[in-house]
Amino acid sequence: MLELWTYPQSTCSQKVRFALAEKGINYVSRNIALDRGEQVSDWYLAINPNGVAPTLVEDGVAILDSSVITEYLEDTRPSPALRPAEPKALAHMRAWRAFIDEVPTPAIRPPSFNAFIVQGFAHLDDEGFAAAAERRPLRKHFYQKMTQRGFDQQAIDEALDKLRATLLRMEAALADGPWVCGEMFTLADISLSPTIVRMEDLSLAHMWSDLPGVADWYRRIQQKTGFTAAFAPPARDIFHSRGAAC
Ligand SMILES: N[C@@H](CCC(=O)N[C@@H](CS)C(=O)NCC(=O)O)C(=O)O
Repeated sequence: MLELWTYPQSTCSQKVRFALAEKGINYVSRNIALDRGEQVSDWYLAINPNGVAPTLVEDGVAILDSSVITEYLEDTRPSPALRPAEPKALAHMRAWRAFIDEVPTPAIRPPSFNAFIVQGFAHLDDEGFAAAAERRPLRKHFYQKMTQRGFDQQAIDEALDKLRATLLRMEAALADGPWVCGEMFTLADISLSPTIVRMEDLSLAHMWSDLPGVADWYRRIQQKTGFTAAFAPPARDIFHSRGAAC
């Protein structure tokens, strides 16, 4: 049996739901209530010691990390393919994915947390917030930096700079499109989609108004079957995500 622990507004979960739908894979969806802190409950930490969503479980074995999960799906269910077979093309796609994991994926968090998430911690006193941060295996320092007041302007400016650099890199790559790795729609496109959708939800779409290649890519990716599966409401119900993680 294939099970996915997922949360509607989680960008990392959206990536996996997109890939599962594109590949036509059936799975049992299990909600991990990030808005109620279930990700750091003892029972979930026993499944995923990183205390984050998503987690894929196949035959009782947990597969962690959205990028690893999508590669695992390619390894185990190669058709239809979402990555090239030729080694140099594959390396190129994986370099894109490494960049996405390193730059835009973390960069989308500070503006998302400030807009939708930090309010969910407003009821905690300093001690309560410190304890909430302490409990997060991967995100302790991130939460400590955020505080209950949200990220400061310098952190937001840095995030926006990284997001703009990503858009410029996409625009250059899309000159040889229609997808970021050329002719083939790949996991690199899927991995970029949650960041671009979230930017739109954060009213940041003006950041690609001078980049026709990105605008065109965004129009086209929304036609994909997996897009609807990943981002249908409540996945884009941003107000619902108050108090949740991104
Ligand atoms: N590298 C991990 C990161 C997963 C991650 O950060 N998930 C977020 C939701 S998108 C989460 O569960 N955060 C929990 C928290 O902030 O406590 C992956 O790609 O799966």
